[in-house]
Amino acid sequence: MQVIATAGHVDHGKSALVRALTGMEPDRWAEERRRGLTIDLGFAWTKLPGGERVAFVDVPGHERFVPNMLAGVGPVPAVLFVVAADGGWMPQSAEHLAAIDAVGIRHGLLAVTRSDLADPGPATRQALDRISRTSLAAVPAVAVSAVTGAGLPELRDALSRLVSALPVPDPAAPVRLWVDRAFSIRGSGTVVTGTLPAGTVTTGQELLLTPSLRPARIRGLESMNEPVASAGGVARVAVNLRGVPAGFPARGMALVEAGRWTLTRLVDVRLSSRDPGVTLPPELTLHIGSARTQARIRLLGESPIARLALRDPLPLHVGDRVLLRDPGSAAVTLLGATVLDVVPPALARRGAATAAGRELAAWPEPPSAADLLRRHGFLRAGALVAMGVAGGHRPAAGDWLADPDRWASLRGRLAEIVAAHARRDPLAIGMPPEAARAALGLPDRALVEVLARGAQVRLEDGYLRPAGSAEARDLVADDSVADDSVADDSVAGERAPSLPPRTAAAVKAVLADLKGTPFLAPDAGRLRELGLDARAIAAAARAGLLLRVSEQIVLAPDARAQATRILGRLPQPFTTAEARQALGTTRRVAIPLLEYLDRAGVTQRLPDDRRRLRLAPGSTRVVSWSRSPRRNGRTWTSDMTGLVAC
Ligand SMILES: Nc1nc2c(ncn2[C@@H]2O[C@H](COP(=O)(O)OP(=O)(O)OP(=O)(O)O)[C@@H](O)[C@H]2O)c(=O)[nH]1
Ligand SMILES: [Mg+2]
Repeated sequence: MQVIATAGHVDHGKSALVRALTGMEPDRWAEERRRGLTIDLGFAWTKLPGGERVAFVDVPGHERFVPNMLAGVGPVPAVLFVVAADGGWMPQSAEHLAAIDAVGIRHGLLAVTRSDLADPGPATRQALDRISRTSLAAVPAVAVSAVTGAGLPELRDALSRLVSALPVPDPAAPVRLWVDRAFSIRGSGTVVTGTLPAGTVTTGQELLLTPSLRPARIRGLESMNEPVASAGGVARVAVNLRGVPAGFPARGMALVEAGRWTLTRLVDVRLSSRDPGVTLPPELTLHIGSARTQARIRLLGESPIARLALRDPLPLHVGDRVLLRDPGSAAVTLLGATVLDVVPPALARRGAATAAGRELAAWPEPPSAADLLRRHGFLRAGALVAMGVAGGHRPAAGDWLADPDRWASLRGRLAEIVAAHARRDPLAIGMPPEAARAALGLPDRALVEVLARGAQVRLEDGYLRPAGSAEARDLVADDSVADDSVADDSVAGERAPSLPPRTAAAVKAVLADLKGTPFLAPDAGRLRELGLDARAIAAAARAGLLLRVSEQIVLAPDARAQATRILGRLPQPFTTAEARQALGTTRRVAIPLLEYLDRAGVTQRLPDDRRRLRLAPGSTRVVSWSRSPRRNGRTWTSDMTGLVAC
């Protein structure tokens, strides 16, 4: 089935023609029939010679009822344009055609009516000329008389050809049924009717009624007065709704599928065919489907791009065509616009509007998911579906889709801010992902976690640290082995310049304590006195300034290498007492130190509680390499020695 709307000036014979074609009365109201004037939309249908079924939405031609006309034309794919042979081209001929062009309807037919009253030639030529300059372009023309019936068979054939050539919409497309009539039937309840442009509605299906998003279940369906179990667009449908009180629905509301539309009050659009000479009023009436609302318009720079703030929220897709009209102007301003973004970002910065205008002006029509992702950086997959542009993108994390360029640059930024955080607050275990999320302006913490994997950042124990930080600590420890001169002052002074002064001083004091007796670790009292609590010790250890052997035992960073050397000189295996003696320390330190060395794989504990070095000095190959780490603006070069098992 297809649905065709009439169009044309008042009294040019639209309703008479629909009546002649269908045998049905499109003027539903007694007042319309009494006055011989269509006021509101009328509906009639018939079967064409080729067997196609077609419904007509008959619109009023009078200038006062243009909003009703627009509600009828809004959702249809094709028009039957009517011009009277004896009337010729008239103001509402022009206005209706401008509306059709603004909405972007591309299929139609010209009927030159009342051809029994005048030669249809001049009106036909005039109308075809005007029509050819619009979205309808070249259309077939038929001269008819609703009174004599002349030309009606030709018109039916032409309609047949038009209908069979119309595109078949996707039956799986998202449902948006604009309500053009609502009434209640005793015993059945609330009924709404509309032109379903695409998708399928089925009995039992639950839809949402916009703008309230009130759930409404389809209790029964009719198409052309016949009960049906389901109907696919294009179709005229009458929907009996459960859960909606009589008197609630009204023209301009829409039945939509949940999650497949964006209900929005703010849109960015591209204005089409804008005459630069015409100054737009600050407020226009926006029409789409059967809906209309007020729209405040803000032009974004010099471009044809505008931001519209709507009085009422509408269910929209990117790519929707809307019509803007200024009923107050002398020569009624009427223009079309394509929706480019249904959740446009705020324009807070200076120059943001101009920049947005420039960006959107370069977008294709309709825009793709990639265009929207580029603008927003991140969008949930569901949001893209609701924008009507989903397709083909793999989520970066969870259901978040990311613009590839933004993602790549954020990797670098994450590494930077994590490194800066570590420099600023070396006592912190790392940067909380939430802080990184906020700093990068990301919408979800899950994105930080995935981003960290590709960046020079480690996520450990729930905190972010620079990826090089472990090596940096090793470097400090090994440097001090290689070059004793950097072990004290320069360690605390140069290598952790941003360690809080109190902590740096405490670390220095500990290192001084350990100078002659490297394995006599400061006891709990001394640590307390120096203000070295667990957090400060952890930070100093992370910075490589102290070696944390256990919770309570800290030594100089080179203690491990020194212990390895000393224990290597003992006869293997050795007892704890022998180790304690050789290291010149007490059991308080020796036992945790040996356990630490066990864990580190330096020593091996035997069943008899004695130990031996896993890597006896003779069986160890020493590998040397050098690095030039850049720290604090100074370049360091140091030879480091590491033990690598062969
Ligand atoms: N002689 C003659 N009269 C016609 C023909 N078509 C319509 N009329 C007459 O023209 C007048 C207007 O016809 P309508 O069909 O009501 O016109 P309309 O375009 O629907 O008008 P609105 O809906 O008010 O815009 C009526 O009196 C019709 O009887 C025709 O082909 N020949
Ligand atoms: Mg009429």
